[in-house]
Amino acid sequence: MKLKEMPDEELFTRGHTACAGCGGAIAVRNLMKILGPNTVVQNPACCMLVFGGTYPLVAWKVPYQDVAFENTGACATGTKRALKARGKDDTIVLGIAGDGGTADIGLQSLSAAAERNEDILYVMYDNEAYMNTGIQRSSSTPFGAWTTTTPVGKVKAGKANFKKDMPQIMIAHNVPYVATTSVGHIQDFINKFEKAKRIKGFRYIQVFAPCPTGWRHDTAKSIEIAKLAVETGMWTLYECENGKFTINRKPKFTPVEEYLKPQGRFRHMKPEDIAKLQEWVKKKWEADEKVALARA
Ligand SMILES: Cc1ncc(C[n+]2csc(CCOP(=O)(O)OP(=O)(O)O)c2C)c(N)n1
Ligand SMILES: [Mg+2]
Repeated sequence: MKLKEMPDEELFTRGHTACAGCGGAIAVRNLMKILGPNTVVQNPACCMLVFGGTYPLVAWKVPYQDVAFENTGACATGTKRALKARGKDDTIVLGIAGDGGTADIGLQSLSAAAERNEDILYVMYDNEAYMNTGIQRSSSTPFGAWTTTTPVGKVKAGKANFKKDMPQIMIAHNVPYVATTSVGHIQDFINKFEKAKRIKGFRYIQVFAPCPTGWRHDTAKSIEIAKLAVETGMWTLYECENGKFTINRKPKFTPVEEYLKPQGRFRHMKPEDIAKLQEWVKKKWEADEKVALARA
């Protein structure tokens, strides 16, 4: 499906309370158009839970369940099995959670569901921090970024650790489909979710989703920044289908400064720290290329 062929019907409707320029809202609006009405959603504590379902309003036009922060994988498992037992095996069960709910607190139930190859689609929308509770660092926050728990001052200079490589952790579970995509590359996004919709078994897609509030950038620049993440190599678009690993876009390798500059969360970074991040990009790309060769 091409972007212009996307259905007009909104299954995640207007009237939600996301911030202007929210990458998560862009992701879920488009995602629901692709998945269609025969979908049941499991969503734990995160921004999306709040902006999509602030009582008494609900933006979801499909059955939707608020689950605990740590158990999206388990709740999606139970829901899918119950639907199957009732003869509704064609219903898509979508677990959608933030980076905190996925890479940190929900990792055990996610890993267990993946290892059992449950027939569910799990989406992590990656805004690189715990945004809903006021911008705390997660394991998915990049090196150097300011958050309220990785402060900047005389001795501290943002996050000291590098971003956790969640997609590779999911690939190590040998599930049918793992992919990375971004709200900045919407055709790539459509292609991957259309594919994931058709595949049986466990599917994991991580969506790069800028957050103007937490990243401290102009609300109009979310898409531009998402594109820059890919062109600098900070975020790589790839997929791993039944073990076959394909990189979908070779970056231009624009210097990482271009990506960092428009974001207040990186404003304090010194040249030596920027150089560390540039080196991380190089090593990550080399590692991804090696996997692509080994799993061609
Ligand atoms: C067990 C538990 N611990 C902590 C919380 C508080 N809490 C709610 S949402 C949230 C942050 C969510 O971060 P993330 O998953 O990245 O989603 P985002 O808000 O960034 O969209 C936290 C810590 C909770 N609801 N339950
Ligand atoms: Mg988050």
